[in-house]
Order: sequence, then structure tokens, then C-alpha cells
Amino acid sequence: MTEPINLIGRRGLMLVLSSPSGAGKTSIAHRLLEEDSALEMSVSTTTRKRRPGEVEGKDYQFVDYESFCIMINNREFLEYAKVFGNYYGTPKGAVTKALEAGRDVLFDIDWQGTQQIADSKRDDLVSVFILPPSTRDLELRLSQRAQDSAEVVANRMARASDEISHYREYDYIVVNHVIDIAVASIKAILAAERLKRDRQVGLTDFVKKLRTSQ
Ligand SMILES: Nc1nc2c(ncn2[C@@H]2O[C@H](COP(=O)(O)OP(=O)(O)OP(=O)(O)O)[C@@H](O)[C@H]2O)c(=O)[nH]1
Ligand SMILES: [Mg+2]
Repeated sequence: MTEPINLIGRRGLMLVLSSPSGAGKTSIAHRLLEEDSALEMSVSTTTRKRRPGEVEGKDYQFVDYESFCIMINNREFLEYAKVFGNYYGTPKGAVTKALEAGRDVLFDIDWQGTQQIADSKRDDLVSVFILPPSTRDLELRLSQRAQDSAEVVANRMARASDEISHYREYDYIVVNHVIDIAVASIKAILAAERLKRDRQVGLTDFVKKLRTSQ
């Protein structure tokens, strides 16, 4: 689905997806980006080591701790947080440009980052928390994905429980039981949020023209 032809100028929105590890957030994000051309991904900066297969500048911008601190001091981040021992942050520049041009930005960030954006840019934020259908399901996905020891999986499960405790801070909750349904639900959220009056910044002019040209 692409966005319908837009006759009224619109300000972009920030669509934040958070979830416990293993709930399927990354697959959902890929599907949304593929199927909606008005959506672009915010590429975070991180101090985490690049994993095999990850592409610099596409998955993350990989930097060392010193460079990350300089970016903090220069106020380059919209938000940043320490997650599982590494720093992650959202650079402001690309997001600001996209929003002003009426494009929407998709974020894969944790609850700490979402809280910071809610404090600084509430009007532009639409936050979605993705839940797994069951504990068993989450456990299966985590153990299949990581092929880790039982201890590592148990550790991830404990962290998942922590992350889930923040669900109340989000605007929408989507259970990822069937991915097609989860993706369709988030598209429905996007479609409605795009139509919010306050986001349609060209509305005054549009209505004025409608009323004067009769
Ligand atoms: N606050 C904040 N969190 C981020 C940012 N980028 C990524 N994260 C979060 O950091 C966590 C770890 O992400 P990754 O290092 O990519 O690891 P992963 O295997 O994808 O982890 P999960 O997505 O949790 O399964 C995830 O919860 C992300 O949502 C960011 O810019 N800011
Ligand atoms: Mg992920």
C-alpha cells in the first residue's frame, strides 16, 4: 500500500515500534518499509560491535564510545540510551528533515528512547508496543534465533519481562500472533494518525480555497 494522493500539506509523524527481544519487531519494520513508500527508517548510532551481515549506515552507524560522547555533547541526538551495556541514539538531522517534508519516520528503539521523545516531541509521536502471543512463543523464537545456551535464553527472557512492563507508556498495543495481521494493524494506525487534523498543516489554505471558489 502506498499513501493516497495527498492534496493537503501534511507534517510527518514519528512511528515508534518497541517490543521485548524476539517479539518480531524487526520483521514487522521491514514489511512496513517495503509496503509503504512514505515511510523511512531512522538509522541509529550505536557503540555496539557490528554483527556479520550488518551494513554500516543501513542497520546502524557504528561508532566508538568517545565519538558517541562527542555526539551527546554536541546535542546531535533526539534521544539516546544505554541498552544491554551499549549506547544507542537517534541522530536528529535526518528525522527533522523528513518530518518537515511530510515524510514519516519509523523507529526501532527501546522504552527509554520512547519516553524521551514523548517528553520532547509528543505531538509528532505515535508509539506502538508489540507483544508476543505467549511466553512459550517468545521463548521459542529467542532460542531458535540465537541458538544460545539455556542460560542465555533465560537471561533474555528476564530482560523481555522488564521491557514488557513498560507497555502502558505506549499509544497502541499490537500482539504479533500472525505477522500479516500485525502489519495490517499498524498500517491502520498509520492511516488514521496521518489524517489527524493537527498534522494536516495545509488544511487552513485548502479549506479557504474550497470556500472562496464557490
Ligand atoms: N533508545 C534507543 N534504543 C535503540 C536505538 N536503536 C536500537 N535500540 C534498541 O536497542 C535494542 C538492541 O538492539 P540491537 O543491538 O540491534 O539487538 P537486537 O538483537 O535487534 O535486539 P532486539 O531488537 O531487542 O531483539 C533494541 O531493543 C532496540 O530497539 C536507539 O537509537 N535508541
Ligand atoms: Mg532488533
